[in-house]
Amino acid sequence: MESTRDIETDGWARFRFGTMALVGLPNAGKSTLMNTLVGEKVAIVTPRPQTTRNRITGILTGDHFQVVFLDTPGINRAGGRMNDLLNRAAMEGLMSADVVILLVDASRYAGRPGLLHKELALIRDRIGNFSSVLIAANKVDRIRDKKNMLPVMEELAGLFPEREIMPVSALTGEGCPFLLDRAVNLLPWGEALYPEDQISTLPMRFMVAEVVREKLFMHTRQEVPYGLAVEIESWDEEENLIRIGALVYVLKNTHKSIVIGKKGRILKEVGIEARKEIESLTGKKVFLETWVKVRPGWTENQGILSSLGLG
Ligand SMILES: Nc1nc2c(ncn2[C@@H]2O[C@H](COP(=O)(O)OP(=O)(O)O)[C@@H](O)[C@H]2O)c(=O)[nH]1
Ligand SMILES: [Mg+2]
Repeated sequence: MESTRDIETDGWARFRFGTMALVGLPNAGKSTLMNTLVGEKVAIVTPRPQTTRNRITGILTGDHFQVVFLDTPGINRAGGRMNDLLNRAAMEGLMSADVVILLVDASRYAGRPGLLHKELALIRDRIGNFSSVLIAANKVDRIRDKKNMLPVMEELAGLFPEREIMPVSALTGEGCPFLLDRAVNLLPWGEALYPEDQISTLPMRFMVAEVVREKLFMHTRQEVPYGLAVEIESWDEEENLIRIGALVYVLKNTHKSIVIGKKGRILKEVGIEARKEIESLTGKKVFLETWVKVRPGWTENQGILSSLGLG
């Protein structure tokens, strides 16, 4: 993604470095925006809320800046230990960031701007103390009649009187270069911390587990996807080949048969789709094996949550 330089008076562009937290309700488009800005798929995206469980990072290096994006799980009000951890991860992402980008699904409020206040009051209070906040009114591509945008922008302006509000589409990229530009200008001066071709601070193993989880998410329905977890059990790297063993946790026996599918069809498809993406992520040929294991109550089990990097 291109961005204009900000040139100092002596003609030299100084370098900026910092972190930006992407926050917002589940499904607002945070992971999509991060992928669009980074230019690689570093975070998995599905049409379901609560796909993102951990703090995912993406790194973008420009000619005069480097930014580490923190893609946080959405802030939500449902109970349970897992949700507590998700909310905490979201808050921690916020606390440590230099810039906060609040994403709002503008298309959700196009016909009913009044709902905005109700749904965003909690987030507004949480980011109230931060100085560098930008608001991105996302999914404008879904709003055919642009005059429906106006009430949403007005409502947002009322909710966030001091903040800059920008219409964007994380999916098409519309408005994203401008948003990035404004956000980069809020970063502190500093030096790059990561090599310029690095796209995440997370280990490749983790990203691979996420790809497998995304494919499982896309092939399952109802409560099944929320009870899924993927752990990389083995990783053997040869010169041009990586052999990966992935373990899929499910909550119940019935979920296990759903995930495996008739004659193993679902798991096979998941494996094929995941392998293609992992090959493109790692740049190597991949041999991927998956197993499914029933672990009742893993979403409430501190040991398993920890081993998955949650809490
Ligand atoms: N039409 C449209 N869909 C979007 C846009 N941004 C995200 N989405 C979709 O919204 C859903 C949730 O996106 P995701 O990035 O996972 O949201 P998150 O929960 O905030 O991380 C996915 O189906 C995305 O493809 C956008 O700008 N336009
Ligand atoms: Mg997400």
